[in-house]
Amino acid sequence: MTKNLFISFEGGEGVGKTTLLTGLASRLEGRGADVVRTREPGGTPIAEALRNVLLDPRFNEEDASPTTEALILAAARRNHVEQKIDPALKNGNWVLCDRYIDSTRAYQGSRISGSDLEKIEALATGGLLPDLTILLDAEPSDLLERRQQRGQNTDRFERRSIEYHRTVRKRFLNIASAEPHRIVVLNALQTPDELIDAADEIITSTITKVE
Ligand code: Z5A
Repeated sequence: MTKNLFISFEGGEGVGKTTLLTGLASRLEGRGADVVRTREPGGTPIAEALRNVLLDPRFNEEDASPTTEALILAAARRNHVEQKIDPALKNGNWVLCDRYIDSTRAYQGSRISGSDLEKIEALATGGLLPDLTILLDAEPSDLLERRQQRGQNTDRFERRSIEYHRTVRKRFLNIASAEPHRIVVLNALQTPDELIDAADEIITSTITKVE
């Protein structure tokens, strides 16, 4: 295995990002790749502490404006890029990251101006974009049905309306159609093994493109 890639995994809540990332990392490791598995918000001690602030149920929307929220996410991302992602890539590791900039674009992007979002993103990433982003996509009602069929907990998913999940899905799909060279959309309703196979094929063609 030659070229190491930075790959991010995106999509709505509970769509299967972590499962795909884990399966793919094991497959790559089986071929001798050194893989760093990480997530956002998080990935470093400071960024994990900021994640706890962002997800703390004691705080609600009145406690932080959308811009404040985007800036906390950006601080976490900058620290993650500086301390973990960039050094790993320079060291020849693969980096597989559960969520990255497209989550900010999809979730915070509807509530702050495009120019603020661009400035915040530039500072957070220092210009570092993934070589490949895999967007897992499914109609939210199908996703809910899948969870119910598998006897999985649906509370967190159902805390927000299907309309909310549809809006997030639409934003992710719009982001993907604006950057087809970086973002590949996969049907999330495939089995985990089918998804790993599909992602593996995409990685092979991405390596050809970047080498
Ligand atoms: N957020 C933000 O607003 N802005 C940002 O910039 C960033 C994040 C970076 C936390 O994210 C919140 O942060 C999130 C966006 C916001 N909030 N919302 N809404 P998170 O990534 O920590 O949380 P999450 O999106 O809900 O991820 P998750 O719960 O870890 O879900 P997942 O990783 O997509 O799914 P999973 O854990 O792999 O799978 C969920 C279940 O489905 C599990 O039981 C699996 O066994 C099952 N599964 C997975 N794949 C399959 C397939 N293919 N078939 C059948 N069953 C499957």
